Amino acid sequence: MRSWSAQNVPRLPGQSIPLRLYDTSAKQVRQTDPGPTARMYVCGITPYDATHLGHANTYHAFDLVGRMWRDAGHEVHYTQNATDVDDPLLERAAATGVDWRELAEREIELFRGDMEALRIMPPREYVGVTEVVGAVADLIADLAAKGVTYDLDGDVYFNVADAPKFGQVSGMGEAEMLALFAERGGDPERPGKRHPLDWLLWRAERPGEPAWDSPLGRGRPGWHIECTAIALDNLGAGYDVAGGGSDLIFPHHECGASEGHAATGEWPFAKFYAHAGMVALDGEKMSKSKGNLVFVSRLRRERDPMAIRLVLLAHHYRADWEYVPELTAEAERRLARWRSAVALASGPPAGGLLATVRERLADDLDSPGALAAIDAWAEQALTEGGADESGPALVRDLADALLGVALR
Ligand code: 5CA
Ligand code: ZN
Repeated sequence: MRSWSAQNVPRLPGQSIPLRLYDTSAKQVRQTDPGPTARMYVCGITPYDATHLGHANTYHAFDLVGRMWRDAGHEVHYTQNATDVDDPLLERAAATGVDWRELAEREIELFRGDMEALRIMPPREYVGVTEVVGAVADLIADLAAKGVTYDLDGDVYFNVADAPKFGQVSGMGEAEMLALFAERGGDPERPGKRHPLDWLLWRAERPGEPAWDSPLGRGRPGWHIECTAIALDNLGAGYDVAGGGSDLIFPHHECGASEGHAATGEWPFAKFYAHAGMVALDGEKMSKSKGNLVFVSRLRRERDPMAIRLVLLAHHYRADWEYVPELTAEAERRLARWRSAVALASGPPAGGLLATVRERLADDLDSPGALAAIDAWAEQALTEGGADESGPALVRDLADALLGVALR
């Protein structure tokens, strides 16, 4: 599918710093070590409703990863999917009397506009699952040939007993896994399964549901396998970062990692499994099914999108936090101060600030630390002034390149 448009990123002077990132699988912060081309896959939206601040928080986190890599001179090969056929989408379409394809297309288009407004860099490949059902089915057929699947009334399951690394991404015990599996789209109780945690790879056609012809019969892909197939086809095994919100740690990334391992023999399938925190509203995780949403498309009509971006930057990406409107008001005040400071003809020198912002972001994306450093520079510029004519322009460039914040 069409991705969205990219902004030009200014090149910054001086020394970049390699990015260290928390790896859920290793349970620690480690240095990312990409080749000349850094490869990243981030799980995309299920397009049955508009993008909320929680989604934006996740895509924003991985946008910072890409910006740090670019600053360090890497090409960034970024792939994202859209789950444009899945139960919640079909249910919403049926409930509202809209064709599921139209619903998906409309919400994806809105999402593109949201991402552009927030200045989030587009993926090189933006792939709808419906575009690649054949490739997903081929991967499942390949897993079947390797003997790690079984058939249940025409549906195909991954046999968790054939997944020797299962559990290594989430580090969870079986009781926790079972609870989350049931909560997040799994079917632990289905009679006939060999193990409750076996997961669905292919769902045979049901009356009234979309289906495609394949070597597995007519049907549609299960959820986890889509991301494994799209990442494998575009990035290859052993890519640098698999990303998403923390609600994807289990089962989604756990199952995907074992699928990739079974298909390619490579472990880990992604070098890092990285996860953004959950954004809540009124004390509950923002989610489409709960309906407690702050839509980016609505907010950006009323507020400067750069203030929305600053709301996201003001929280560490791994933190869980709650949205309250005061956060946007505060971000607007910060944005106004920064804009006044960079509009000055001269200011304090900003070379040290650039080094600090790089250093803060390289430390597992400490964006609140980066904001504090810029606040201090802006405060000094506005109260004491400064004689450096290149200071304000450098701050404008570093906010643009490293934080995605346009100060014009
Ligand atoms: N299509 C699948 C991934 S393959 C999916 O989870 N779609 S989603 O629309 O539910 O979520 C899209 C992305 O936003 C995922 O990375 C998810 O982890 C993240 N996300 C969802 N809700 C929140 C939230 N409340 N806070 C932060 N991130 C969230
Ligand atoms: Zn995914």
